[in-house]
Amino acid sequence: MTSLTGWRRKRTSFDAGLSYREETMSLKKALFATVLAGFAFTSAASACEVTLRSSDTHPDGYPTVAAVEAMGETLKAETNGRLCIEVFHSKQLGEEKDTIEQTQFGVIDMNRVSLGPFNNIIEETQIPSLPYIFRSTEHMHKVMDGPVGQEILDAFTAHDLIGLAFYDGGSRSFYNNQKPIHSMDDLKGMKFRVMQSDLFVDMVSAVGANATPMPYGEVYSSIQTGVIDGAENNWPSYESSGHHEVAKYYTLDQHLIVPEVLVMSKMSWDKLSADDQAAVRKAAAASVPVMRDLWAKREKVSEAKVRAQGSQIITDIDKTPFIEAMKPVYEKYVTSEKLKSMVQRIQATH
Ligand code: GTR
Repeated sequence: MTSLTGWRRKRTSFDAGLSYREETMSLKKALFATVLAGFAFTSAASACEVTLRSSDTHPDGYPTVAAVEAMGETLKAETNGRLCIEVFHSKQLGEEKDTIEQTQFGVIDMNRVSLGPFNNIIEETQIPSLPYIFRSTEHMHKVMDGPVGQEILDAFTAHDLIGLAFYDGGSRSFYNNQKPIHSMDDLKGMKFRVMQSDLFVDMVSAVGANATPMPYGEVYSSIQTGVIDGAENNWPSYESSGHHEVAKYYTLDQHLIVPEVLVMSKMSWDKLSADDQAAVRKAAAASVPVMRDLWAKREKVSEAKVRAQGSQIITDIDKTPFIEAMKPVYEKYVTSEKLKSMVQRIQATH
């Protein structure tokens, strides 16, 4: 039997929490929960006492989905089968912005998302979302594995979330269905979808193009119908979303190396014993190298696939004008001493 919350429970000790949550549930949450309750659960996780529901926009087999599933296996082993994770991939629980809210409310237990959709609510997440802040994936790993990364994970707590781990998100570049982009001039007046973050709107405006924030799931048809000319993303997303079918010009300007994050609902977290919380953290940490390995492989597979299917890849691009043009974004968003210190420490990391 499924509950109306993000928990699928067998243990009665969680019942007090359930009634509190039911009392405080808004109409929106209740509606969403009703949808959740309609899902048929697989028997795979049925032996578990508590199954944490985790959301992902990507399809089955995508590295992020596989990494959280691997985390679930570790967690199950660590807790002798008591705690499990069930990944709802392919946007089954909704688009990222909505699932983030549901995770804050405790309707969804865990969520694997980009840092982008958090930018407007958690200012620390803006820092790794700044254009050209990281020189390479190795630089990003070093920063996110260190104190700055930890400060960003800690910042989630004040927003009813627990930051568990960062995952790779590759580098994001522009693609469109109009023409090959060789320089910033070519971008002038074109319309690109961005994630729902003001910072990304300003980043695209800074290079003379127009930004349209919209959910990921609307991008394909919006390119097809001419609402936008293109979008920006990494190799695996460009490929798995099918965007390469409708926007074949992909220019490797690599303006963002924005990490992905795995978060847990604080409401769900607070129901766990200290030992189980430690097991969750341990399993999340163990999934990071799994993800990095899967990611590196998938980037190559996706690149080969889109090339084979006719995408035109523009690699001879001078990034310097892009870096220069996007600098005002730093001035606008890196305002407090705390954020300035983060940027300085990132730049000083080698
Ligand atoms: C992907 C990322 C998703 C989502 C998507 C987007 O690269 O993995 O979490 O943020 O981009 O552009 O919305």
